[in-house]
Amino acid sequence: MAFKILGVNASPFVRKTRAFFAEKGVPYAIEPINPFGPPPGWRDVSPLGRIPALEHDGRVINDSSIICAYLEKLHPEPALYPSDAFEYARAVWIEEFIDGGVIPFGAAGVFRPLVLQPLFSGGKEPDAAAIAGAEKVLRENLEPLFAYLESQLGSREYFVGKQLTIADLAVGTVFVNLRHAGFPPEAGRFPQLAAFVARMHALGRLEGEIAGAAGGGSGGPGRPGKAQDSSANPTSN
Ligand SMILES: N[C@@H](CCC(=O)N[C@@H](CS)C(=O)NCC(=O)O)C(=O)O
Repeated sequence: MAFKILGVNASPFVRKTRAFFAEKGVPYAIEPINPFGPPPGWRDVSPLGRIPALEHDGRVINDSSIICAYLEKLHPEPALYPSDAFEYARAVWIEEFIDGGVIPFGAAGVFRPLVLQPLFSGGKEPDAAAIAGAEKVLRENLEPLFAYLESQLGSREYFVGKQLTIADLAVGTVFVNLRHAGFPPEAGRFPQLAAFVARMHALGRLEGEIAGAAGGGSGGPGRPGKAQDSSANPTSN
């Protein structure tokens, strides 16, 4: 039966879910739901009011991590969770490190003020206070988390084991949002992480899902003078 993901790409949780489906090669439809202006009855579908939700077989699954785990059960190949118990725990830990650690700072402190707010106020450039606030969050809150990711990745190709897992999809997709804001990991300070993110974003089969490139348009205004993704649209679905 058909899968339908409810949510928009501006959410890194939606990006991760879509990347997971893409990696499995499982087709799905998408219904764009803005959780901050949802349709009537949205709380019946998503009791916490959050995206993404998944509709499948007339039933609903909530939460990106649970949706991914559900799809893994239904479509075990290619495996996106390690079979070894310790590596499994490591992979879901890295996923949680992103979901519960990086995204709260990245979304509220960087992506919202530098990308979403300007977008929703008619494409205005973010003002100096917004940029200074986001840079403070980057320095004080995000960069220590990037340093942890750098240390965990080391010189390996993937975060856990020798093949792509949910950990890599979680890291790769959150950096799409940060790239839109003009905050890619600085190669000088986080060389392994920066190279990893570049590798992930170059994966052709994930490009539409993780970068939103299929939607066209331009990236958010972000930080003046910083690298921008010109091919992606943070709100596209
Ligand atoms: N743990 C959830 C988090 C989902 C989440 O917080 N989504 C945000 C968008 S990025 C949302 O819907 N926020 C609306 C709200 O909290 O009211 C998941 O992994 O799906």
